[in-house]
Amino acid sequence: MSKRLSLYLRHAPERIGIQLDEGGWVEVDVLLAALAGKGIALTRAQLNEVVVTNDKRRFAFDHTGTRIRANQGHSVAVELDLPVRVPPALLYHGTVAAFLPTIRESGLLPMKRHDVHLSATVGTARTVGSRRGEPVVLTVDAAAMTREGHEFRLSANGVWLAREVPPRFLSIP
Ligand code: HQG
Repeated sequence: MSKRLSLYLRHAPERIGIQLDEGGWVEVDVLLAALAGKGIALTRAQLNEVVVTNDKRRFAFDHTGTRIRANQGHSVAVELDLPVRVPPALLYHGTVAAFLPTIRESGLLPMKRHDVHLSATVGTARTVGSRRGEPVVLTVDAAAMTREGHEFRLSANGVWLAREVPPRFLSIP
């Protein structure tokens, strides 16, 4: 269910006939009705369960509990208005060997998402990389990037986001 909600709340809301507002939010009632329309029976209690128990905390309700959005990872245009934060000195990015030649050349780019996703721990980066094969973990000199004016944002589920990571800030094993 979490994967399916990711599809609708990050990439293809039109598939169930919903629209996300500029912040990526949709009314919970609208979402549940749209899902029901596609034969996906999900109660409000079950949705709460998904939001609370999802290991990656992919989704959040707004403070009134009437709207829901994905915390990060969108490919559709949304403005999450996340605060700029000073990152830890080192951040990590998990990828696979096949991408290294272009990463050495152009650094890390957002590809289909809005931002490059970086992890605070090697372990998380390894997990992210292993989605694609044998993981390779790159180290990002986030302190140097900050000194040179690059901004980092922190998503509600602890993912560090950057517009790009130029090659000179990367240590590639
Ligand atoms: C690579 C999951 C060639 C990059 C995870 C990555 C994460 C380049 C892929 C979240 C490149 C993009 C994000 C360049 C970057 N040349 N390849 N210049 N720059 N790449 O999925 O970081 O399940 O968009 O290394 O847990 O893998 O969605 O990013 O392999 O938090 O909740 O291009 O997705 O969370 O892939 O993963 P992605 P990602 P969710």
